[in-house]
Amino acid sequence: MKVAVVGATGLVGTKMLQVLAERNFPVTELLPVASEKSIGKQVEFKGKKYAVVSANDAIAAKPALALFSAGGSTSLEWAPKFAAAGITVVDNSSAWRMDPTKKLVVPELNADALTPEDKIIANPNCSTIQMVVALNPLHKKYKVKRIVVSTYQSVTGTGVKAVKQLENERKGISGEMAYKYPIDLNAIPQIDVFLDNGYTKEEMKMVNETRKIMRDDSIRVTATTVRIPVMGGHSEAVNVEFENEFDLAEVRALLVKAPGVVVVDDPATQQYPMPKDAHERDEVFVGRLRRDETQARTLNMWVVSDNLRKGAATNAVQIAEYLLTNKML
Ligand code: 2RA
Repeated sequence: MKVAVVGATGLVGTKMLQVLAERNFPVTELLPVASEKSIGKQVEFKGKKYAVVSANDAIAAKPALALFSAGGSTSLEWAPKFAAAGITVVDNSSAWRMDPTKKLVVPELNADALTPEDKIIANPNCSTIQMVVALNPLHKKYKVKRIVVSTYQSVTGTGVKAVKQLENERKGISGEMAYKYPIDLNAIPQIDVFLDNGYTKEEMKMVNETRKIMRDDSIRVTATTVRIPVMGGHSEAVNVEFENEFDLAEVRALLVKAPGVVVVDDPATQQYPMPKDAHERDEVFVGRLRRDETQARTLNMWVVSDNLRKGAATNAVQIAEYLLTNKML
């Protein structure tokens, strides 16, 4: 199958190529698409070099699938053009996520909603994906009522420039800043821009995307999203109130058997998920499971995942795999 990766030279695009190769997605020809300045560059995929092409050239080559991770404005402009040519787009930007005509998909939760007519499929925000993968098995059993989440997000979520900023700061070199403030030895309580309600766009993504993916607008979510000087993945402290009473041992058992979830939770031996361990893994790691002793039917947990993998590239490739298995590609 011919596959285009739009934004192939970015952090997520590069990870998409890695994940496609690792999972042996049946790519017969790769069409790496990147911005004007990258045209002519080469991208390596499964030991072969492919020249970066323009979006127009990629459409002309008629791939069956295009994985996009090139930012919202590129998606808004180009995803409809790919779709009009019959190419199925899985888009990692926020451009289409809340569009009621587009599906927002985490395969463990709602891939069953996909139909062959879905030509632009939205990949959710990284911090939302890992939270809903962990919450879904519990939601099915106890029904989530309200979520209070605080995130500790990796600089890789911002992209190459932010990784460089952190590296430069560690070496004592001054260079281009991805953030307004130093990130090393710091915590920045702002991810993306501020909205009129005082929340950031990242925080509102967690509110709105969670409801859409979990198909339940009654779920109340409030979020504080924070950037920290970490590389391996995003961490989240999740406080969740359920409609129904739960049993902690049963919560653990539900999570242990949930697809895509790994429970790492043993206070006696100081075992809990950390971004260092989640790095380059596809699963969502859950630990620090305990009751919120201040409120009934409320659980605290700690959720960690590699934001470039399950939070972006792996989830997109899993959507493509679902389409393939179900003969929609
Ligand atoms: C971040 N959520 O970590 C973004 C990436 N999609 O900034």
